[in-house]
Amino acid sequence: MSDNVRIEREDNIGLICLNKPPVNALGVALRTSIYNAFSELLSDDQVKAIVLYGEGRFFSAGADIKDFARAAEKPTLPELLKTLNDSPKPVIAALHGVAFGGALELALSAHLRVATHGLKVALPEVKLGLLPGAGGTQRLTRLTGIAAAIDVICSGRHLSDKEALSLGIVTRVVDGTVRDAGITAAKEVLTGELKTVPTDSLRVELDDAALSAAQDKLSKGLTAPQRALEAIRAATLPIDEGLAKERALFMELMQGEERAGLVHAFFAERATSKIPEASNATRTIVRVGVVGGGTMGTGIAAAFCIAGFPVSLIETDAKCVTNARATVEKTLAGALKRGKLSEQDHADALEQLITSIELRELASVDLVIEAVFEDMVVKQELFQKLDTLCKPNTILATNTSYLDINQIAAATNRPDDVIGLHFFSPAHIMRLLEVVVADKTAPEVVATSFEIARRISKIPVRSGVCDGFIGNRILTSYRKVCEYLVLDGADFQQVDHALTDFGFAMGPFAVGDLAGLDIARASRVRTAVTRPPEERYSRVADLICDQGWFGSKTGSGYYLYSDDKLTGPNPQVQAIVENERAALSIAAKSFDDGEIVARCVTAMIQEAVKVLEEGIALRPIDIDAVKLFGYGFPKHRGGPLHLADQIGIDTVIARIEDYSAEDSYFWQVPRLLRDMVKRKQTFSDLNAQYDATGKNDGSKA
Ligand code: 3H9
Repeated sequence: MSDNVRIEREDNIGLICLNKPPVNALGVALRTSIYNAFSELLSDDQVKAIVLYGEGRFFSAGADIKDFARAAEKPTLPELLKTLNDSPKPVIAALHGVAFGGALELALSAHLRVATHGLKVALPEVKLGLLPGAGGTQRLTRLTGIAAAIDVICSGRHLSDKEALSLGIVTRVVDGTVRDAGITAAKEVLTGELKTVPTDSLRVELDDAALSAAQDKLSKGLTAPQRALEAIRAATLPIDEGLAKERALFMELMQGEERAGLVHAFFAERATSKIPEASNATRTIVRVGVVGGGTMGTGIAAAFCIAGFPVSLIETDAKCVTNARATVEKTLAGALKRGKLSEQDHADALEQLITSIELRELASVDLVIEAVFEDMVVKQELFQKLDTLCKPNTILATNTSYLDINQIAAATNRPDDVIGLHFFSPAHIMRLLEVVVADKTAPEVVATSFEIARRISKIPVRSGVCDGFIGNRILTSYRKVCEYLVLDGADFQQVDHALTDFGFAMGPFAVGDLAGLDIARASRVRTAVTRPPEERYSRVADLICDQGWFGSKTGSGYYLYSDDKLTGPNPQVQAIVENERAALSIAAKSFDDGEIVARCVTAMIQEAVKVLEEGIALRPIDIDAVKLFGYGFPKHRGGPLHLADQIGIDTVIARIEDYSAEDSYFWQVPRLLRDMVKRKQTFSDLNAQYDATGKNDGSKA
């Protein structure tokens, strides 16, 4: 008996129950316990077969991801798995819930695998910049053949119990407890009714066609899936050679920046919910109201409908109501088609969706989200009405992207109920939700908002109030530097290419066209009065808008479009840029792609640090989460502040100082960066100062 496993005996079956909450991660402590338990059962003459199963919600989440920063301690997972595989007594893995990564590899090294219904298996290592490093590429490929192994390993996707059964990953899927499933299988093995097949004894045929087809399809930017293919190819070698090849490739990836970035993204997704308000009691949210049936309002309504909330969606007139309802219905039909909603849930969502022109429909809802025109007066008037008609304790949320939520809250007699819930388009798909906490927002309203985010499968990030909050504020800086680059000599297409090569799905100018150049212009007009005279301003985007070119929706912007498809650059943009350079007496310089990326990334880091200094974001990792899950920052780069650590804080400062020779207003070294250098700190050190409740105890860095 140890803290991490429980040894049990039933007749002549020995059982090892993994019991290391929360996820039975196979860190050194659990590996050692399994190893010791296994040795004990092996040396027990009464025990004729050994079953491994898991306590809790699932079998195991695989290797302990937190250990990746440390050198592997003995017994390593491959060593432990070899011991299981070489066992003279039959070893049965009984799986339930989840068996991911190293946990599935553990099961594959057993002599037989059985499951209970609902099991999900995966080798998701590529999503962490790795490949399965404990025999997964060798043993899975031996079981399933090369083509199926490529699909499973290079995608990292989750497989259902049915698929696991049809691929031969498990031998049977049964009802009942997983412990009973394991014991029954072990007894049948001992009577010879069920055959065990040691995976290592299987041979696999080389499938060159499948390997080259996969090679062509893989994303060129990422290393892990490429290396995974090499490892799968090695499954045609004798097992020891294949395992050695897999291990070498795994260790190479372990040292890489791609692994560091993706693991940071994994923890970022989970870190942001650790907020100081989390311990507050939450309010009960049953019915949700949405005001505004445009793109955002209908997307938000759909997100709540998909999550099973009854929704009341309000528009101003009958035509708008009809259109809004049609949009939500279309989104729900899409969710049904993609399997995100069952037939029953789809029918329920439609039945529970109320669309109306009557604001008083909101009298009984528990949460209202406003998604009306981005105008302070309009929003304040609406909030005054909501204040009067909504019941006490209803949370009044605004989806504003930029406006001052303190001013919106001040229009009500209950500013403690007011909060920002900033969704991203398409709101039923994008994972990020900025939860914007105003000066008077009650802690329980914050806690409830985070709970709602969990229920609608969003990644909530706590933000304070400032123009653009965390995400749009950093975006504005990024966009400015892109525009300066064009004014100073870069071609806008080159800027787009440099940034897509860096890993963004689209460059900033193509994104601008898609989002609508008129939208960005409206935001610039709004901030024009407060724009400091020292700030450089590029008029190029305004001049493009002056032509009536607002991007894809008008058929032209920076690029030209036909049927919404980009057909090429707009040749007239170059003339606009050149005229502007001439008017400003700018001598065009050339920038290589590396310089373009360096400037864009440095601008994001600079603004992110200001956001942190001002306390708008709680931790550096929250800022990374915003950029990763709402703004398409390449996941394998880990977010701007993770990247700043990789670049080196000294280098970031040197770059800002260098660029500030050209523009000393935009480029200013934030004080925090200099302090960090003095204290020899990284952003990772700053993240480590926060405890599990999001409080900074300052002691751990
Ligand atoms: C691997 O196996 C490599 C091998 O091939 C080779 C080795 C040689 N390790 O997600 P949740 C934490 S690579 C450490 O909120 P859920 C998580 O951070 C691994 N910690 O729960 C969180 O901590 P906190 C391949 C882990 O129920 C807490 O557990 N495996 C791990 O929504 C709860 O997590 C994967 O990639 C881990 N492996 O979902 C599986 N997993 O409370 C990754 C989770 O402090 N994990 N934590 O924030 C998952 O997919 C989900 O966590 C899982 C549970 C579905 C298991």
